[in-house]
This record gives sequence, C-alpha cells and structure tokens, in this order.
Amino acid sequence: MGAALRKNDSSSHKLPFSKLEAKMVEAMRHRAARGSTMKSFNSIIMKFPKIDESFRNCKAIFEQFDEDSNGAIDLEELKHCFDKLQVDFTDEEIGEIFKACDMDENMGIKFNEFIVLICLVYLLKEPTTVHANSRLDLPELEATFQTLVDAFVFLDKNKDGHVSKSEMVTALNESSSGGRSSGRIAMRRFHEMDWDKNGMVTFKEFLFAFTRWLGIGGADEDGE
Ligand SMILES: [Ca+2]
Ligand SMILES: [Ca+2]
Ligand SMILES: [Ca+2]
Repeated sequence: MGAALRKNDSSSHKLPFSKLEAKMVEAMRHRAARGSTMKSFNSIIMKFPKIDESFRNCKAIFEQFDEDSNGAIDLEELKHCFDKLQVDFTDEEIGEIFKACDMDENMGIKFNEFIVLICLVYLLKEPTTVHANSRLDLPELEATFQTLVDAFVFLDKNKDGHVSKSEMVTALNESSSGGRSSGRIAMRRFHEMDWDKNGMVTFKEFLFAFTRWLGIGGADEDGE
C-alpha cells in the first residue's frame, strides 16, 4: 500500500536544520552580500584581545540573567532575558535557539554558550531595513559582534552562509606569510571549528571555536 511512498522520507532526518538555523544562514548570506572589512586572517587574529575583553565583560550580563545563580540559564531565565533585552522572539524561536546553543545538552546555557547565543540573536536581529529599534540593547557588545560577523563573512568566500575547508585554505593563503605550513594550520583550525564534523562550519560553530580559543569555559571555569 504505502510502500512505494516510503523511499522519499529516507532523507528527512539528514539535515537537522531547524527553521531558526535556516534563518541564521539566510541572515548571514544577507550580511555577506555587503562584504567584509577584513583583509586577512591575521586581521582577525589582531582582534582577539578586544574580543576576549568584551566576552569577559559579558559575564556580568550572564550572572544577571542566571537568576538562581546555578551557573546556567534555563529556558525560563532566557525568556526573562529576552524580555529585558527586547528580543521579540516567539516561544518556539526561544526554544529553538536554546536547544541550538545548549551544546552539551544539559538543559542549561552556560557562559560560553550564552555568548554564542547572544551573538546569534544579534545576527538575526540585525536590521535589514530601517526599523529603528530592532537592535539589541547592548551597545558595548555590538562592535565585537560586528567584528565576528565580519570575520565569518571574510572566510565565507562564496557567501553561502557556511565556511568550507577550501574557503578556509583560501583565507589563510591570503594572509601575508603563506607557505607550506599555512595549509596545515588552516586544516587544524577548520577541524577545531567543525564541531559536528560535517565538513562545513556554521556561524554558531565559528563562535564556539572562538570561546574555546579564548579559553572561555562554562560554569566550571573557575573550578579547581
Ligand atoms: Ca539558572
Ligand atoms: Ca561558503
Ligand atoms: Ca559543521
């Protein structure tokens, strides 16, 4: 009876792309169309100290929204956080971004996951039209988020919203030194970023890699 139809759904679970993830790729493509101010991979590395500083300044914001101070932001706390920041996501969208950023799936957003989450919200909320108040109310962080978006756009040569291995190699070869070792470094960096090992780096994976490179951990960061 229904046997003939079965063939079609074999691929249905192949791309676990939520609506939100599709939206992120779309937002990134949109942003990429405007180009990047980054000229080389080195110019990204030069920004590391500044990024590090503003990420760490995020800690106070994180603690403010971790209402029960258990080291993680749960779904309810995130809803309060979005209310406060005037992020007008639906409950479904909040649930999706929560799940997307809860990388270790322990049902709480830890500090490093929170940084990624807020940066993704920033990307999604970036005004594509001239609606005045569609930005996050975190002016001191916006410059850093902008830098990170810019860095990703620099790496994403074909502007499809993902960074592939060959794009990573191209980006590193554009840097001043070049040479044999840069290919190996590119591969190492790429594998560090490609969390789910699918051969593509999303903006989310890129951001997580940054928090790891900067040594920003989760709740256990200060633990002995
Ligand atoms: Ca909490
Ligand atoms: Ca690409
Ligand atoms: Ca990946």
